[in-house]
Amino acid sequence: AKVSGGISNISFSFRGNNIVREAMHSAFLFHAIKAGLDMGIVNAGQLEVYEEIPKDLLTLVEDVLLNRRKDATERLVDFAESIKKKDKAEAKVDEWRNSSVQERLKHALIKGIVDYIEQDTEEARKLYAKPIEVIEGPLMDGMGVVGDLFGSGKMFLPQVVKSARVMKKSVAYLIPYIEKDKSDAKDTRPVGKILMATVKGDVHDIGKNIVGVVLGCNNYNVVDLGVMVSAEKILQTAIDEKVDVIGLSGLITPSLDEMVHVAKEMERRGFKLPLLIGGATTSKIHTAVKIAQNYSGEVIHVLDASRSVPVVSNLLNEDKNVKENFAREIKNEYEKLRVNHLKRNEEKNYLTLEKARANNLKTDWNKINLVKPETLGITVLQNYPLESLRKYVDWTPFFLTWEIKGKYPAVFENKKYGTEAKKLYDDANQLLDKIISEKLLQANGIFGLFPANTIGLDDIEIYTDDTRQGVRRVLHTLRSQTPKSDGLPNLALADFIAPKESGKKDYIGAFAVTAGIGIEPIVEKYEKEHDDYNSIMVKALADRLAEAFAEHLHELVRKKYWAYSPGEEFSNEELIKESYKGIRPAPGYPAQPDHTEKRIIFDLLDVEKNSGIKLTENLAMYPAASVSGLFFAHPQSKYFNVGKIGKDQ
Ligand code: B12
Repeated sequence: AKVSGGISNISFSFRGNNIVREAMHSAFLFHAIKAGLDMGIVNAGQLEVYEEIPKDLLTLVEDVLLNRRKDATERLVDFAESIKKKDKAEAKVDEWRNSSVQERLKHALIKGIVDYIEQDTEEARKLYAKPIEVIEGPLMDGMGVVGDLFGSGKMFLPQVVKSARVMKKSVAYLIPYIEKDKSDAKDTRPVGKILMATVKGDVHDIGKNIVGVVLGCNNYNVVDLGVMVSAEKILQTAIDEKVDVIGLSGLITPSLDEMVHVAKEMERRGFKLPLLIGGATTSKIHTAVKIAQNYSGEVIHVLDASRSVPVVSNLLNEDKNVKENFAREIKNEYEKLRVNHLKRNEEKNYLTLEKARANNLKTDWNKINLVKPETLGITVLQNYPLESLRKYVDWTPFFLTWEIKGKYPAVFENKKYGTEAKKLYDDANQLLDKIISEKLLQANGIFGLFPANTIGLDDIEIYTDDTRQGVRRVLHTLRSQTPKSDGLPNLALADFIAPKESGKKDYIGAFAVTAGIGIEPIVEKYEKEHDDYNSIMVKALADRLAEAFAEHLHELVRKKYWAYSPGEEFSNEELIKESYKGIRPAPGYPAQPDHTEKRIIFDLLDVEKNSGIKLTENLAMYPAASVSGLFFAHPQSKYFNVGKIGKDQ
């Protein structure tokens, strides 16, 4: 008979502790194969080399596997506890330190270890004739491996950003020496110069920065103009810096118009450079239909950081044929997209606004208990304790930011991403501990609960007080005009508020929160230290805290300030699944795509004065880690997609 089995079962109780698990698998295999095992089922990517298991750990592991001591289990458990928090790299610290300096630099790059980088760079500098050779030799070799591993999906974004941090620190150390020797400077030959900018009126830069790091790792020279950059500045810098490609980033829909404007300006001024388009709100279809039409040069939508390198390397390929074929393929693809888009639009029948309105949500207002808020008017929550927001954090989008796709906490068990997700989560929590204990970020919030009624079906009047004589502001909502089946209504948010003519006293809430006050000096410090990993991390955490604040505030409103669900008890998972009654749509989200409504919320609550959040000319909020929106209590209120609307609306 043949012997086979799943090896990882033996270490199941050490889940999360990969150092111990890998050592157990490796030692077990080593002995079991000698004893006649024919086939072991094991994750080969997560297997320590038997020879490289630290001797103290090996003894403890083999004591257990071979049942050599009575207290073997306790001793291994104690040891496992003591190293739980330590990185595997740390455990193996001594061994890799014994290799050549070239190998050490490569190892540090691949593993993202910064601890010895200056010391090793100095050693290498002395070894090579010119400091530039350190970059072109071991550093580029190491980054080459990183690029290949990332390209083939064997390394993940957080690891690459950590590798880039090592590279940047090493290069920063070498730069003064390179500058001393002018002849070296001539030798630095980046493969292309890319200008990156978040367009005017938009403040988001996590995605752009990630792309910058990935391009930098692949030896492109990135000129990063930061956020809120005007078309004029982008184009002038492109000329002054003689860049090869322009890359634009944007998170919210008004940025799309700004991108169209940049493309038009490029055409008007006779530019020939390729234009890359990226960011959460952008899409291939929008790029093809709205942007590419306005510029005769190449315009390409890039979905994410991993795709940025092949796109740029094709665009700047030395082989003219490769370049031209690539450009032609894109042009053809976009042309097809445009034709199909046009066809689809012609085929699709949208309802007239009148018909859509006639099919609004019908509510029997006599059957609905409209609760008057406990606290009417505006409430300011300045310097809100960060600690109390922590438990409301939804971690799933945090992993998405780092291109790790999976739901928290199941992502830790994911075969592909699990180990990296856990490391990332631990790093994030360490930084979060610091942010909270040292009060590095400030969270400010403001909300208001007001008497309100719907007028003329789609607009909501907000009154100065409950006598409903004076109107404070009017909100405008958009109604879906997509034909519905099965008696489903054509919704607008206004459907969730009682109409004036019903004579019922209804209410609405508005809010704005931020967790990004004070973020600039932290980011600056990390950037000065060439630490993109932590600079991206702190922004991603501020975003999470802002969302958590919105979630927490919504709960406070439901239970305490409006108190229409005073007895509600939900876990964070249930809150994330929106199991509660009521919604908090935000301008820009599918149920209310019109960003200009933010101006009304900002006016209504005097947001700038009360919370320090500013609204840019293109309706982004600064600090970036900010959310604003409305509260509805209607029992049937839900999120929906307005979708495409007709000209009549
Ligand atoms: C996390 C998140 C936030 C965070 C902030 C995110 C941030 N700092 O970037 C918070 C919670 C603060 C937030 C707030 C808001 N958000 Co939001 N948010 C998201 C979410 C869930 C994920 C975005 C994200 O971080 N992705 C991960 C990063 C790394 O990806 P990325 O930015 O897209 O970048 C990658 C690529 O796009 C590409 N790329 C990016 N730039 C460039 C540039 C070039 C040149 C190239 C080549 C490539 C490239 O490479 C990057 C790396 O792979 C998206 C939905 C979604 N699934 O995308 C909504 C989303 C972006 N948000 C949206 C909205 C509306 C808002 C708010 C306006 C809501 C509100 N009223 O409060 C606010 C605006 C905040 C402000 N300051 O103005 C909308 C935007 C669409 C729209 N209609 O405008 C989205 C799409 C949600 C939706 N489906 O409606 N949001």
